[in-house]
Amino acid sequence: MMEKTFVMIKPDAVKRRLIGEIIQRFEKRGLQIVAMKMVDVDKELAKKHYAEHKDKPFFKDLIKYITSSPVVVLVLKGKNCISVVRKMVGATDPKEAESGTIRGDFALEIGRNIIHASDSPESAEREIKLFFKNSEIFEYNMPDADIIYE
Ligand code: YYY
Ligand code: MG
Repeated sequence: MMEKTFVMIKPDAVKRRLIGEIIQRFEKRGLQIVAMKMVDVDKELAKKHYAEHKDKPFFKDLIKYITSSPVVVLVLKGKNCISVVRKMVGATDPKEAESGTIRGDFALEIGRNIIHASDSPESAEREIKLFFKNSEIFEYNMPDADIIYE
């Protein structure tokens, strides 16, 4: 099924100059970037984004981390891309994440796990709406779609 998913390249990855490396993995996989920008996440937006975790002990540190410097947010489009991208991202705790995944290759600690990706169609829809206006999401032809998809 053709899906859209939301990805955030977190402050530590931006500071570590990993933006290009991370985006390149998605592009090489065959996913299409349909929206992308750098943003400063303020406290209010951070709390909305992570609302499901508001009562967890790590919430305060998570908000502090995610608001500490700019992030890059993207919408990716592709067949089954919600689960495909979660697999590319790897386990929440980088020390459990498989090598070959983004967290498994570039991160060591759960509170510095460099990237976020939506975990379901519902969260993808909610998170895309939270960060992007409709006018910021593009539709354009992908000339090699016939080669990538059967
Ligand atoms: O979706 P994902 O990012 O893989 O994990 P979540 O369980 O949704 O947690 C969101 C975010 O919170 C996680 O990326 C790091 C942080 N976190 C933490 O610091 N400590 C935990 N024990 C669990 C999550
Ligand atoms: Mg999550």
